[in-house]
Amino acid sequence: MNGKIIKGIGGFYYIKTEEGLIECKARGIFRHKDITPMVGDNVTIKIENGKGVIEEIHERKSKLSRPTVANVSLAFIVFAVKSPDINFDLLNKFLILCEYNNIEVIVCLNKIDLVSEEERDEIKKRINDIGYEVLYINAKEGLGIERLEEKIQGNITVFCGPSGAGKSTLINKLSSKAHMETGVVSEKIGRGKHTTRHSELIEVSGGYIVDTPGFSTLEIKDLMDKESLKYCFPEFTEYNDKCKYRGCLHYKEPSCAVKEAMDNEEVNKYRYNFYIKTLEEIMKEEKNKW
Ligand SMILES: Nc1nc2c(ncn2[C@@H]2O[C@H](COP(=O)(O)OP(=O)(O)OP(=O)(O)O)[C@@H](O)[C@H]2O)c(=O)[nH]1
Ligand SMILES: [Mg+2]
Ligand SMILES: [Zn+2]
Repeated sequence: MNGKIIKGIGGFYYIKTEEGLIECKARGIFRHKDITPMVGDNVTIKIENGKGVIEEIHERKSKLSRPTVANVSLAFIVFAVKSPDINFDLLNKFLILCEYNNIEVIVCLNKIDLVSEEERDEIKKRINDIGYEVLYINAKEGLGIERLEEKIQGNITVFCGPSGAGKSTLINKLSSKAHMETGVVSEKIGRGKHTTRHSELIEVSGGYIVDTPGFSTLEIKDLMDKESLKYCFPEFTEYNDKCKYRGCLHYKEPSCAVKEAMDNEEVNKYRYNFYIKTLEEIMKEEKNKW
């Protein structure tokens, strides 16, 4: 029987199958091979002596580590247009992370009730220009979320964005089951902040969402080598092969098509500079390793 792991707690996995939710253990062989089943994995299971066993883990299309979920295919990157102000460097990091993991992106500009139309249009244009879909939402009132519900269908969706952007508020609106803690500080738990230890997939609108908002900060340099970075900038795609030098990093090489495109204002200067800044961080990190 086939199914999908939607939750894992203390060595038990909960598999959503056509016949409902089945509790399983993983076969010992996985441990020997150092493979751990992940939430999001598509698996083949078997019932042995009345107990469920994961027999096989199907090939993963992607593997995120914060939150630890396999086969994520869509990300809602949530930023408030105001309070907190949008941090474009952080937004760019999320975009790179998603490109690297082959995850489709929708940028959700939240709290649009707090700014004028001109202000929000200006922010939207900046992100649209790179080629990403941008939606205006008001998570508190549930405005603008129909498109998100439509996109969730058939995907495993993660939410990312900085603290206070409204991720939990949005997740709660999309799913009556999630009941995420909202607000900056949770007094009830006393730990200062709501932390969910085990991510879980929640069925919403014909797809799954990951109940834990992932990373709110991240380091690209820990993630990839310098050759991979340029492929995480979709607006470079049409130029990547047109540079004089094969394997051009669009850095200090002469006759670089990306740099020319930037000079002609076909590639956004800020994005190019962010690319260089990140590239230098990766190169420094690689040097340290040797
Ligand atoms: N004005 C306004 N406030 C909002 C909106 N959406 C969320 N908020 C408020 O913003 C605050 C933060 O929202 P959360 O959903 O807790 O933010 P979060 O992204 O989950 O933050 P962390 O869990 O810290 O990462 C809360 O006080 C929400 O009520 C909105 O559309 N407009
Ligand atoms: Mg939250
Ligand atoms: Zn180049």
